[in-house]
Amino acid sequence: MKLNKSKELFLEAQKHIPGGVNSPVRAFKNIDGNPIFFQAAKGPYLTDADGNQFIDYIGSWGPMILGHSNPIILNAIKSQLELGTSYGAPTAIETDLAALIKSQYNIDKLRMVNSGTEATMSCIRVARGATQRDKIVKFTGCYHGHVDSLLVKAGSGVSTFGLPDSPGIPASLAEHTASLEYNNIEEINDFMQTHGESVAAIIVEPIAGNMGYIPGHDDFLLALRTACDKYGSILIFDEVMSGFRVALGGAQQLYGITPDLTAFGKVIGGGLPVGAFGGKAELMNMLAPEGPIYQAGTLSGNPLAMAAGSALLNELIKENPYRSLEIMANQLLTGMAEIFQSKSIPFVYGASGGMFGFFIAEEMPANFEDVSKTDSELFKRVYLGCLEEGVYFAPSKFEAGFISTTHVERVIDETLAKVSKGLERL
Ligand code: HOZ
Repeated sequence: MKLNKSKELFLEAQKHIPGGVNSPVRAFKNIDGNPIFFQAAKGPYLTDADGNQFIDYIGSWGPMILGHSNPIILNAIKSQLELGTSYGAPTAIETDLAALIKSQYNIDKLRMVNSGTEATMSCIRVARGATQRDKIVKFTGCYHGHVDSLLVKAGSGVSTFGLPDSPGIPASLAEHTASLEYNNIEEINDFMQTHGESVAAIIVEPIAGNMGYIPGHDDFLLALRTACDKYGSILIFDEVMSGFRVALGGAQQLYGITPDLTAFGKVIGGGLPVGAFGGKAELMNMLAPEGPIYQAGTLSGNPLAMAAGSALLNELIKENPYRSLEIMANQLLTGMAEIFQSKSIPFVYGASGGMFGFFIAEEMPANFEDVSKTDSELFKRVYLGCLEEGVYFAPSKFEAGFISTTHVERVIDETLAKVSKGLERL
């Protein structure tokens, strides 16, 4: 496959943008590849600057549940476009999107922001403000955006590039964050027994998607709820990727656990930059102007983003496509397992609704440590083989995969044929 234009564009980008990318996971540095520069997308396909076509299993890291350039979402954006792009003032459509989210979640009030990072950052502030405590508990390998307090032993690009503790975060701030092992009940219970009274919040990705795809164990997530109830700490579910992705009601619906606060992100924006956070009224009412905790944003609730998000959520609520998404994800993954097996390459996988993951491993990892031990070199070779054939998986073993309703049987078969050819290259 020729990537001449992408290579040229990358060289040019590096002159103007650090590392040539606006978010590190796009850089392909860890897999010794050249990032692909795209120019168009439709359904399950991406077209790059050289005209190559790829079957996309990233889906903009979650939002493209109905595939790229879905006409319902495009039309909603076009209609709003005619009416203006930003007013910096309230609109009815913000309330519409909030009500749509609330219809599926046990949430009293929500506030719109512009990204998942802003959502988790704001949840932390509310939790600290409400409890008058500083300490935050997170789990190693979970990534909650690039918030200072949460960029401690984080997953996603941070682990992909081996930067567990980023410079620029004051030690005096990081010392308030404890990072414990994911899915380890004993560790969280021991920690809370000693420090529970000073813990403002426990934040977790109930289905982790930033150390590959690792679902939280039922009893682990229940232990978090119990510990928060016992010590008066706030339980925050980061559903930036899992919200409206694994089920209409997100991971909290699948596990039957209600957090105190939930962070949403890109998925609820249908491809435009959006985030939101919400939860119990007694917590959310502490936000200004109702209460003293300050949080704000000129573009928060931006009408274009609200239009796109509402169009997507309305469609998802109407169609409830999660069972069929999971069936198609499993069809892809069982097919891949057979191909990998024929090459004597270990392969394990899992899927919830439209979110999935696979590892080159004998057993499904349960935490960051397990993922770290999997073969990065083999992942790289497998990845580049598949990419060369036109399959665009996430370029790191520390990332999850996403499937859309446009990944129909024909597209899955096409993918499997390409994966098979990609593995021949090994
Ligand atoms: N962290 C997300 C993926 N795990 C979003 C991708 C990004 O950081 O650019």
